[in-house]
Amino acid sequence: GESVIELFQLPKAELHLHIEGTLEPGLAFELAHRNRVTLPFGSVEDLASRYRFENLRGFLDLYYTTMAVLRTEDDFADLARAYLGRAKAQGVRHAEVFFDLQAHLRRGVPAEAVVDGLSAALAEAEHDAGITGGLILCFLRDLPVADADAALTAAMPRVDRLLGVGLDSAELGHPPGPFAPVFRRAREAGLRAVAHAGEEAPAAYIQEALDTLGVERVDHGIRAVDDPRLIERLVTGRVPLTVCPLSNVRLKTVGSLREHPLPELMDLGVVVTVNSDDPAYFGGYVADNFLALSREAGLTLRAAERLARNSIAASFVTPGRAASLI
Ligand code: ES4
Ligand code: ZN
Repeated sequence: GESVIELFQLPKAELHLHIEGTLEPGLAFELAHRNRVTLPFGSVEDLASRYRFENLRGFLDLYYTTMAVLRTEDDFADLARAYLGRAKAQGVRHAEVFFDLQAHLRRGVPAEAVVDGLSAALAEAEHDAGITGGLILCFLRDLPVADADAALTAAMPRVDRLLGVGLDSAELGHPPGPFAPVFRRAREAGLRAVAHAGEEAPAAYIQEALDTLGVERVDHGIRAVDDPRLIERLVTGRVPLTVCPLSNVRLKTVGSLREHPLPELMDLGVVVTVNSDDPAYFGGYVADNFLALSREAGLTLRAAERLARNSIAASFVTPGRAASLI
């Protein structure tokens, strides 16, 4: 009905989106063929049938396997172009896009091919559709800190094309603290900082990310709901959370959307945003997340408008650009 259209048309910033997680099965097979890479799946349907996960690790295994088809600058441009086309239809006016450089470097793909391909698609989207954006290099927390450090060094020739750095991959047993020196170096190079924390690990990881990494936003952060003192810190400091409802359900960190802590976090005064995380894998893009919340968790249009406004306020755009987005 009418409210569906309104949810899709609300102007939004997408702040938690892994570009490799926008790789739809059809494009994966097209790129596999183009690059003569053999995927360990029989067909598009076979791959699509594997999109059921027991936990974050199970998802990540499939995600890192499938992204092996990404080899050239054109592959990264095609991937980001496909995402930005879909994002436009979901009301996205600005996108701060994560990429997992280490996963590409280890296959021998140069940092320049990754960054140049993604930036070309972002530049096109700005020219053709007025969608602005930026790139956030995420370090893989389940690999050694030295590997993250090497990835930052590999990206330095393209540092002017980057907006920030982040921290992702398997969270439990991989706390943020050890990455403090890499984040410090990135911030000294003028990059913004965010980190996944409190997705599958407890609130203490969120606290540690704030204390040690200098992050300006927390990705997921849903476990903050377990720690009233941390909530007070997020509210007072206006530290945004980039929440991904469909992701949390698909990875079983939350039982169902009805039980999702998002409404409680909003009521507590936290600057909450809604995002799609890995939309090709989790059953929907960002407006689909808004729609699922409205259908299954009673999200009102007023609350949806607030979440969309929060996303623009929580983005790294200048205040002038933010005003033009609302
Ligand atoms: C991710 Cl859902 C999620 N969590 C942590 N790391 C990730 N990388 C891609 N998707
Ligand atoms: Zn994520």
